[in-house]
Formats: sequence, C-alpha cells, structure tokens
Amino acid sequence: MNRRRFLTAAAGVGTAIGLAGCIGGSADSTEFDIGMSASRFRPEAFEVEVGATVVWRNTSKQGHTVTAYEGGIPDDAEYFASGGFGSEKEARERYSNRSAGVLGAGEVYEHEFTVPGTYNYFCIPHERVQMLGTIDVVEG
Ligand SMILES: [Cu+2]
Repeated sequence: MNRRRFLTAAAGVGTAIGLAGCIGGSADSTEFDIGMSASRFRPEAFEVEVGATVVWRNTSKQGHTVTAYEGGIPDDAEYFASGGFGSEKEARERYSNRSAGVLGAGEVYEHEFTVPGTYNYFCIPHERVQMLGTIDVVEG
C-alpha cells in the first residue's frame, strides 16, 4: 500500500485535490494547508485529525522539499517525502544527486496521515537555516 502521491503542476493541480469546502476563484486558487516562503514553512506547526490529507504548496520562487525526519515520526507511521522516497537517506541522496524531490514554484505535495502522533519534517536545501515543520495528528 502506497498512499504517497507526488503531484506536479503538470499533473493537474486543482483536479487532484478534492478537498471539501473548496473556495471558488481562478485556477490559481488551489487550496493548500501549508505554504512556503523563501526559507520557511507557513505555518510551521499544523494540526490535523487522523485520516486527513495535508497539502503543501510551494508559494515561493525558491525550490523546496517536504522531507520527514525518519526518527521524527511515530514508529508505525509511513515515511513521507516529496518525490515519494521511502527513507530520509534516500531523499537526501536523491536530492544531492539530481535535486530530486524538489517542489518548484507553485507545485504541490500531499500526504495522508493515518497514524496519530507528531511528525517532524524539513526542507533539504534549507535545513541549515531551520526550514522545519511539525504536523500533529490527533484523534478526531
Ligand atoms: Cu526550502
């Protein structure tokens, strides 16, 4: 079972993200939960209920990744990273190699959280300047 999905603008952002309560407007108004500035996730801390899908959108011009800390998620949770990598090591290696997993301006990544707990993640190119985030997944 692989619930990870990696969406790019070319893959149809806006159609794939069927969130309830969709606001109307232009095609650019794709809903997202967490945006990104030049070197920050906004907001850095986010809380959802079990089963929710969190949507990140790169709302900046810089390239970013959404990469979970393998030791920073619940033991029985599925690892997640933009690019769909199966481990933090793989995500770091693939980023070093070909900048794989990077979200360009306007691109979206989403992940469904099925296990409660706290999830710590980061952006590989901006880890050194503390581009970090936390998702708290709580029982509904
Ligand atoms: Cu970044």
